[in-house]
Amino acid sequence: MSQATLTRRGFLKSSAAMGAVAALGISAADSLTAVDPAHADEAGEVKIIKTSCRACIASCAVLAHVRDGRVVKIEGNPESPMSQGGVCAKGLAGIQALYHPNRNKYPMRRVGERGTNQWERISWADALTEVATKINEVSDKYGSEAISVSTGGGGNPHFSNVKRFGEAINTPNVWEPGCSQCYLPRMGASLLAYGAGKPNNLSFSDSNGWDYYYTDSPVTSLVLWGTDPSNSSVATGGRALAELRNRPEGLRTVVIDPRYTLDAAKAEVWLPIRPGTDAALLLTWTRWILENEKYDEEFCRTWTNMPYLINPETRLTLKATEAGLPGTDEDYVIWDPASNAPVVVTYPFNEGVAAPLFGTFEVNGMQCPTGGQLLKESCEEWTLEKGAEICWLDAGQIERALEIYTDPNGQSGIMQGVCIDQYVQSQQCALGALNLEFLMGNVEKPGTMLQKFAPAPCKDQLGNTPRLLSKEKVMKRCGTIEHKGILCWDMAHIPSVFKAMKDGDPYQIHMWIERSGNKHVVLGNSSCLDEIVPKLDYVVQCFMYPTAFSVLCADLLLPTTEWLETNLTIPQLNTIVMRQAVTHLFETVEEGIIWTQIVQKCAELGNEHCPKAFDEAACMTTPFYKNEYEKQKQHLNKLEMSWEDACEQGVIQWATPEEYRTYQTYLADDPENPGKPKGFGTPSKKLEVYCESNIILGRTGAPWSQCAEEAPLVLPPASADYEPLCYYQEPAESPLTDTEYPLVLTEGRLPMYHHGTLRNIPYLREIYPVPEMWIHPADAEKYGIADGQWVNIESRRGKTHGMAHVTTAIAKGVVYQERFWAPELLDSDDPAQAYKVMNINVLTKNDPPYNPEYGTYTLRGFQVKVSPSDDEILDSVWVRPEQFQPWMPAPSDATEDVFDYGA
Ligand SMILES: Nc1nc2c(c(=O)[nH]1)N[C@H]1C(S)=C(S)[C@@H](COP(=O)(O)OP(=O)(O)OC[C@H]3O[C@@H](n4cnc5c(=O)[nH]c(N)nc54)[C@H](O)[C@@H]3O)O[C@H]1N2
Ligand SMILES: Nc1nc2c(c(=O)[nH]1)N[C@H]1C(S)=C(S)[C@@H](COP(=O)(O)OP(=O)(O)OC[C@H]3O[C@@H](n4cnc5c(=O)[nH]c(N)nc54)[C@H](O)[C@@H]3O)O[C@H]1N2
Ligand code: SF4
Ligand SMILES: [Mo]
Repeated sequence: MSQATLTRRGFLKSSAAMGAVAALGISAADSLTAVDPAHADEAGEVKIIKTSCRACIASCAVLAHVRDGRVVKIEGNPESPMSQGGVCAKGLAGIQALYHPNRNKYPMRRVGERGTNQWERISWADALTEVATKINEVSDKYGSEAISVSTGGGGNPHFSNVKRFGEAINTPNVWEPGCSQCYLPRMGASLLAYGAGKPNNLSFSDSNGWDYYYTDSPVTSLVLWGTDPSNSSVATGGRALAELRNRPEGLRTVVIDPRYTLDAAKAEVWLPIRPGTDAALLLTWTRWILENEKYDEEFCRTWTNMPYLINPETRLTLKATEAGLPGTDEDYVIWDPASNAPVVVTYPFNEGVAAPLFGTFEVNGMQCPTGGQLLKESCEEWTLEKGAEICWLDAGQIERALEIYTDPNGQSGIMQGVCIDQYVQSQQCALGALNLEFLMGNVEKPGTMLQKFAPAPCKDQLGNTPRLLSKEKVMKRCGTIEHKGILCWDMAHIPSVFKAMKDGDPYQIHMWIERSGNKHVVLGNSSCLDEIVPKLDYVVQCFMYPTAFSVLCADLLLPTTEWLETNLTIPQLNTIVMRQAVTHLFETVEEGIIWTQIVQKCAELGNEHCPKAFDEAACMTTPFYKNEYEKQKQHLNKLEMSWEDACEQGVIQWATPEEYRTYQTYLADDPENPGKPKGFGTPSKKLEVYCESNIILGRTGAPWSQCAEEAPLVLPPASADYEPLCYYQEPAESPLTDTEYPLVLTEGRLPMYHHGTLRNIPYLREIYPVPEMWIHPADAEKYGIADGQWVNIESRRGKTHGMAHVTTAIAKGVVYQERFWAPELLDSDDPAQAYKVMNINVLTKNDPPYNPEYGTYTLRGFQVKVSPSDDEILDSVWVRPEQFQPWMPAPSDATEDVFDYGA
């Protein structure tokens, strides 16, 4: 179905369908059309309140128009440096989300069986007592690790609060569905290879690539490697890219994406890569750059560890002591061709020594290759032809792309999207792409992706994790020993948590507190919840409206605030963007307050599990949210500004763009080592092309393992070394060998939805009512599928549906569909269909193999088969505009906040 088939006129003409809908049992509240004239009669003045949107991760500054306490209009705030007045459909949908008739309005306790959708309203006092009592009981009986806490990823600003809550109740089993599958692999690789201390990484759709938000950036070309900012960061990254292209000098782009996306349509070269094979293409690029000597030799010699010798026995950089040279076991060694002998590195570099980047040299009886030599060997087999064959590409097109990226007369950069975080090679792809940038010297120059611009004088998240869990608890975190990369965010490994829930291995998890949306829509192989949840004694969900997870899994629902009801400070380039509560409805509560209140209640009821140090830091007995909120104000006070003044201003410039854009910070004088440059935040202060930090991570947990008793905490090694260089591994389910499930499935963002959210917003569902399944005409013909027809999509894990979009905009052999669900089926006889009927996450794969470092499972690049569908259930899915009428905004007056925020 084309997005254009349903029109606004179609929607407005059809407001008479309400009777039919009420019969389905869905609340048919008054519509806007009925309410607005009345409001208009007594219309008060319109007040414009400056705030920022949270319908996706971009936090665009917006202006909320409020009349008689009711939000009547949202528009972009031009003062925002990233969105510059832009706002997207999701942001505009904020009004329909806020006034949705089916919001979670009050705490609700389940009364029927799970899945029967029967609830009773209870007071907040009772709800908090119930949760806290359960936490204390489960902790006393089974140990506090038997409680699992999850949140929504997708840039959740309360991420740290949730971790802190976990620490307060003393459980290490906190997790979210992004993390190993989103951002952490790219960020982790960057922290290891580029260095700690808030450098940015290659993830543009997560608001990195700071230089590109300024049209005077000297960038001339960009590689969009599996990212589609025009869909995934509509008002920010997508807008910025459009403006870069629009400059007189333009912008050349290469897009590496199995789909012909909005950004591919503007590209000079489109490489429709086979999903899951990015590491092969990265190795092909690396080999071509080395072979054609396109790399920046001087930069590689002075600022990367390519010339450093590697000890073949330890696999780590050779140290002076191992080389039999004077020096310590912290001194690195290079080869001096003039004296034909190894020499100890004198930081930053040995004047006059042209240390070779490649080669293997005998030192102290060992054959020691350089880091560069090992890089070269890692990509030796990856000729253009081999890359083209494995990735289903054309060798000539790959070379054209490389010529753009390496053009000596331009400045390029790589933006790497979330797709590489969503299969087993997550860390490998991130390291591979960083290495391309390091080789080209694309580091902290004007116009490069990698930058370390001046940090904002405010924190970007409420609350920090004190990291006060005991060693015993850290060791009990599910999956932590094998996948040490997730220590970076103190998170547990989802499949390992689920194994504990389902099989009691290594111990039984009994309770689950979940704060986000519809876990069935965002987790790999989410039907596994059907088997898991019956094993749990008690499940709490905090969210804004009911989802499949609420109906099928939850025992208690806690109503949370919509973004128009919340407060936050958000650093954005050279500004701080404010979010302030514009109104407040029903008994909804900001999640930070909920976490605090539960912890306090636990303490009141005699919880004896709070880590001692946490308790001593008074984190348990004082509302930490309030404290953090106060601290935020302090940060603002540094700017000599009150919270109220800051809100009034909305977007606060704390530096001019010139002061903010600090290039080449590694060359700045190191205050701790005067006269020497600061270098990068790695142990060697050099960029780790040969990423030995990754090996050390797998063997010990450093630099991320920590506990109350020990920092660093040395953990037992993973079952195999993590590899220091990118390598290619064919996906576990591969079209090269799979005859039963012949097509590769992948996903990518839709501009009108954020993850599992907003499928209950009438205007958005009108634009895009059901998920399109993109399929190439050749494949459509082969499997008998016509455009606009419902299709069965099946994998080894299950079956779902999509609506065929037959198009040459997708590579042959590949199908595409984004996550979806049908809130309209929650009240039906089979509410599980709400998540099953058209959700590709019943097909995705959460069993091994996993990425070694982060335990990433496979969301993209696995095998499916397709066939035409006439399944009856599809008739119950809403597709016509008038069907969404019952979800139109309901009238409601603003209410008092339930708790004192201390604001
Ligand atoms: N098959 C497949 N699966 C995927 C992906 C994919 O591409 N394909 N993408 C993965 C990725 S990248 C991610 S990040 C995850 C997302 O997975 P989740 O984060 O679990 O997704 P949601 O909960 O639907 O979306 C984020 C939530 O943030 C809520 N929200 C808004 N403001 C706040 C707030 O202040 N606090 C909190 N706690 N929540 C808030 C929104 O309402 C929403 O529920 O899904 C992953 N799953
Ligand atoms: N509208 C909207 N915006 C969002 C979100 C949302 O849910 N909705 N989520 C936010 C979050 S949490 C994230 S992580 C970002 C993600 O934003 P992006 O990084 O831009 O990610 P996607 O659009 O999911 O995927 C990018 C592209 O990868 C392509 N692709 C699929 N498989 C492969 C593959 O194997 N290799 C390559 N090279 N490409 C592949 C897809 O076709 C897609 O066009 O978006 C954020 N913005
Ligand atoms: S891109 Fe859209 S949804 Fe995301 S913050 Fe901006 S306006 Fe809101
Ligand atoms: Mo994400």
